[in-house]
Amino acid sequence: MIALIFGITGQDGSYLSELLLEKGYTVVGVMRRSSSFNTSRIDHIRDKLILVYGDVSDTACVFELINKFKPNEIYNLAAQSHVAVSFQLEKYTMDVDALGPLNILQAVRMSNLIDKCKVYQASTSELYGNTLITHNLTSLDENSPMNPVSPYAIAKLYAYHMVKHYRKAFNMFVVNGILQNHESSRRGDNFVTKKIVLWAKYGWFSTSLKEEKNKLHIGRLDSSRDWSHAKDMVRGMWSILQQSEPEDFVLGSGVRTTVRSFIEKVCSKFGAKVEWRGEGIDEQGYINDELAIVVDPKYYRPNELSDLVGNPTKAKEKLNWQPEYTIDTLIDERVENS
Ligand code: NAP
Ligand code: F7E
Repeated sequence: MIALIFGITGQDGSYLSELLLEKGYTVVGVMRRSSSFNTSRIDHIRDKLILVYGDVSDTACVFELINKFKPNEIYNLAAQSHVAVSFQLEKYTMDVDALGPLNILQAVRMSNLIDKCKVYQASTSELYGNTLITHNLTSLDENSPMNPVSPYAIAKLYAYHMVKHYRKAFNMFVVNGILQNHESSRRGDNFVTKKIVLWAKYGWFSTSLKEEKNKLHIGRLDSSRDWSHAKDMVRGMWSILQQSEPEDFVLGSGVRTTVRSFIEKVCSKFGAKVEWRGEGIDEQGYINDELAIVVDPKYYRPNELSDLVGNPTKAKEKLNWQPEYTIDTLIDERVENS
């Protein structure tokens, strides 16, 4: 079996590569040219991978790679994946996150690989926007309304619908994994959970000097997310492609945690308790009576998605998928390995 992974140098690409190698796949990974090395997450398995330069937004490149390797499975994990950044890079995010997947779908169709090649598209819980609140729902499943609130999510919604369209119109095995947030010690440094863990481990609790530079500057404390471990999610991605019929699946833990609570949990690993004082942009977190956490509107987004929690019942029933990590063991792993 040959798997082609777009986005192999990212968090999920690295864990998925490990999983597919264990299963005996030939893994071909598409990496971007970068002015500094971008393979740190896969360097430990580099000699087992076939790595090629490419870019999902380059139509000819995508066609050529798919024709050359004729993969049995394509995992499209490539994306400008930072929601806040997407407000500043609207068109670029659209080129990569919406039109990139279209390049892949077209290449498979036009290369006569429809019967041979399955495609996994990295869809996201961001597609739902604030549906939990506006529709008074308790959790999000495959049928919940989608109301994206960022350029990132709007681009991903285009790709999500193109996948469904290709499945219906061309009878292709193409699927969306609608994944809730997932994290690990390999997470990008500017996502909130990684930022908090790095601050605690290498900032606040690593020194007795409590200077300005050691404080955590943070955005919305009361946003909540359904945080899982990336290792659990890549198991789910693979399972979704092993079904006899192509279907979309929501993956998540079903447990929501606020940013505030995530900070408290991380601090408790260092034996510390956070005391919150003030409200809104004036709210501050104190540890042992010292100012440690400052709310900074710089990290607010023009449009905020306040609350996400997934309902993975379909995945549990049909894929027999279940996350192994809980929010607490996820934090243990992060503090240990980051
Ligand atoms: P990530 O760490 O940001 O990795 C993204 C990958 O895409 C990196 O390998 C990156 O290359 C590559 N990439 C970016 N632009 C590209 C382009 N134009 N052509 C080819 N490759 C490109 O993201 P992740 O957390 O692993 O997430 C994987 C996928 O799942 C993404 O599509 C993301 O949007 C989606 N998703 C993530 C989550 C989550 O919570 N992690 C939840 C739902 C959906 P560089 O290494 O060179 O930057
Ligand atoms: O933010 C709040 C922020 O950037 C989580 C991507 O993988 O998951 C990820 O997107 C929450 C938001 O992830 C800071 O406002 C507060 O409410 O870690 P994040 P995200 O936006 O949920 C989805 C499912 C994806 O598909 C994406 O690819 O935390 N927040 N203060 C902050 N966020 C950041 N980044 N930095 C802060 O200082």
